[in-house]
Amino acid sequence: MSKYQMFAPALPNIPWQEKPACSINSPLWRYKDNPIIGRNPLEGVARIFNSAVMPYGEKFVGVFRGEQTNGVPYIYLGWSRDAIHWDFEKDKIPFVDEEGKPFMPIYAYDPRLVRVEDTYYIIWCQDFYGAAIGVAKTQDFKTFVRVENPFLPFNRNAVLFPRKVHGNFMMMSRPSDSGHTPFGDIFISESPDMVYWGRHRHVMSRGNNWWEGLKIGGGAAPIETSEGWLLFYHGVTNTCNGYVYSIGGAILDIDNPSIVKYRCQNYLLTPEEWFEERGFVPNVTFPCATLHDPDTGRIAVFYGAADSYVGLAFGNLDEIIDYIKDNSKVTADDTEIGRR
Ligand code: BMA
Repeated sequence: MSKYQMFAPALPNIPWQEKPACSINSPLWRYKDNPIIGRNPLEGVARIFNSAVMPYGEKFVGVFRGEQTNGVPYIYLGWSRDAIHWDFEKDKIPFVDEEGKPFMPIYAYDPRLVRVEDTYYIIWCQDFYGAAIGVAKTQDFKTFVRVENPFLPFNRNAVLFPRKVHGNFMMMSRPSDSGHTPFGDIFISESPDMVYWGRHRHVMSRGNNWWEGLKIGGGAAPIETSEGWLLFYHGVTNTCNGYVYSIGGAILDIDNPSIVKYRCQNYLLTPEEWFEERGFVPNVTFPCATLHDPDTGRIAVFYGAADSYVGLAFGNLDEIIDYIKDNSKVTADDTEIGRR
């Protein structure tokens, strides 16, 4: 009998591997055949990382950050039977605007994929006179309609909630600068229609713990649980050899997600394996999606590794929530409603 509940559709075909006996210091453990996506996965694409997946019918679908051989990132669609072995469509996602005309961002990276009601939303970072958030919607993964940019530049790491709260769409984001932002907190905004966004609130500050002392950013779409919204996010520290990106865990209030109920002072995953420590940008673990099954409490976390690969990690809901609660340290910035 599980201690906590997840509220999401059942996913009996979730990818899974049991916890190895040697797993200590975190409720997450890595898939033993990581990375699941290696270099040069597709003609014209050198690396795939920071990507998001979802169940779709009997299969899985994903939106993948593909770094083209000209160095420019774009989003590619992929399909899989087991969420581990992926086939990619060779062409970039062909977005159209609301009039049906082709829309091609100058660049597009770090996509998230979230279903709200009967629509799938892709949220990514694109140029809007600087880095900003792009959004598109689809119902069939054939037609992708790009909608208005939700926020002003500069902004990254937008994560949509999988259901409306008090009748409104909820989206977290991380306002930033135009470069490799050396600062940043997570904020949340709401919208009745995915076009007009407001009631902005502060969710979490950087700086609580050393591993996330420089900046933080939303990661996977939050999972609805009996304890609140379970959020996997990224936290960054600065070292004499550059930034290190780790995966953190927090639980947000179910009705007022700008309130952080629990925030784990320890990272849940940090670069340790060769494919996380070595690559185009070393020392990066960057979560963008989870698959999760309420019947078994299983959670699979998909994360980008070293801006070069995709890794997969597993955990159990009960253990993850207990670990976050047992190691929780929240500040006034976390627990306040976040309006000033
Ligand atoms: C961030 C984003 C991510 C990337 C990370 C590490 O600023 O651009 O896409 O994984 O840097 O390079």
